[in-house]
Amino acid sequence: MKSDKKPDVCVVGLGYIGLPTAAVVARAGCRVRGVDVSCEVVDTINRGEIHIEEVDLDGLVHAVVARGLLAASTQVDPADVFVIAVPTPFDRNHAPDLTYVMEAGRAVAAVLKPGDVVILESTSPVGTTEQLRDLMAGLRPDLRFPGLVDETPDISLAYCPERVLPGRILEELTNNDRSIGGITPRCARRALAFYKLFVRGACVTTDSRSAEMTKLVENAYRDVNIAFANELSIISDRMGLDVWEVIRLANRHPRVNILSPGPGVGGHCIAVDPWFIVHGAPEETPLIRTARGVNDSKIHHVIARADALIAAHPEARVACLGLAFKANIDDFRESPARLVASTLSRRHPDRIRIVEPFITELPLEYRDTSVELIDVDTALESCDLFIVLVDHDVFRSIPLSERAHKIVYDTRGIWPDQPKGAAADAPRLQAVG
Ligand code: SAJ
Repeated sequence: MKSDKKPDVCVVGLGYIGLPTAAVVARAGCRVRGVDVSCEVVDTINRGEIHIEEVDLDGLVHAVVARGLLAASTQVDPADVFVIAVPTPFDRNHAPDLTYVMEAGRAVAAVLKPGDVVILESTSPVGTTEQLRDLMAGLRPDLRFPGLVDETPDISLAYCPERVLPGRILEELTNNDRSIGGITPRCARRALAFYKLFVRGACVTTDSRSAEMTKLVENAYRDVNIAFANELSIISDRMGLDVWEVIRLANRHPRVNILSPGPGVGGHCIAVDPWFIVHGAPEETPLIRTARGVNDSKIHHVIARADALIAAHPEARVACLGLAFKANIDDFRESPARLVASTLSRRHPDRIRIVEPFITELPLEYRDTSVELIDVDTALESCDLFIVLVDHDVFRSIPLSERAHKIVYDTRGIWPDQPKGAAADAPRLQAVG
């Protein structure tokens, strides 16, 4: 990659991270080839359209495709910088599955030339970038790889995790700080030059193993903190306290920041990444492992409480508010709300209705059921018992006057002013200051 010319870039994997990254890099003026195994994805992008929902991404992809800066293909072609952003799922035993990363590595290795930079962005267990280097070195004995030779290597390899939040991806891709971990310091510097082309946040260089661990640690930190909040909510149920009030008050301490309880932790990051650490150090991770267990079991606590409430009000028509894994998105991956709603629907098929403003049709599990998808207004008119599972803004903004007489189980704490009725289980602490 010469510093005077913008590099040609190849992004392998056009999902939630790869496609926005390809589009932002293209906007910075680089010629980008996006690669995906799915012909459908490739065709969609080449039409200037997108296959995922993300704020403002459609307009950006349309623009860079129209300007000829982004083109998609099923095949990896030569480039100066390769960015690998493919999924790293885990198997049934929570062991990371690196098949997609290594497949991408094989395809990239075949077209490498001296001077190229390869960057892994997929969330990966510690040591993966070195494994990728070893795989490529085995396939390309004609090239010198970093860390394996004393001379200046032909190829640079680095690990640089993404940190973007669904719903804010384009903004966070450019503005967030990045950790850039090279196999050698020179590799880190070469990757840094690439990120400088489109990142406004600080780019901090380190070694590849530290960068890999940093990504896992960020999500494990949140998982542990949310587990603490979820455990507090279960303790509060037992003690008749309002957990939201307790957390609000505790967070007034300048060095306390407890996250929010909810029906569990969903998405493909926070509930997954901690396992990569546990797998790498099984004996040394009792806290991280337990936090995962606490967050997973919160779903069952919510199901049990909602179930008891529904049983205690046999005449009530029930609305489950939300199916997404978090607020204001249409993403249902590993969603605790979806699991709670489908379990309750199976148990009380004639009484449950679902409100999810981000979809027009209920997911597959409702196909042969009588459960209906209704809008917020219909729910307010026709339902008596509300189970709040997602903190979508449209739910949060329902004024007290429209829900004061409802029976409410609010797993997200979006209605702190809700009068304590049959669902009430907590005396309200007096807010101070
Ligand atoms: N949640 C709670 N309580 C909270 C915060 C979140 O129950 O106080 C739940 C949410 O409802 C959701 C889950 O946790 O079910 C995860 O939501 P999230 O918004 O915390 O995170 P994700 O999965 O959308 O994105 C995370 C982010 N990581 C961190 O904030 C450390 C994001 O920056 C990462 O890029 C992303 O994981 C990823 O790709 O790893």
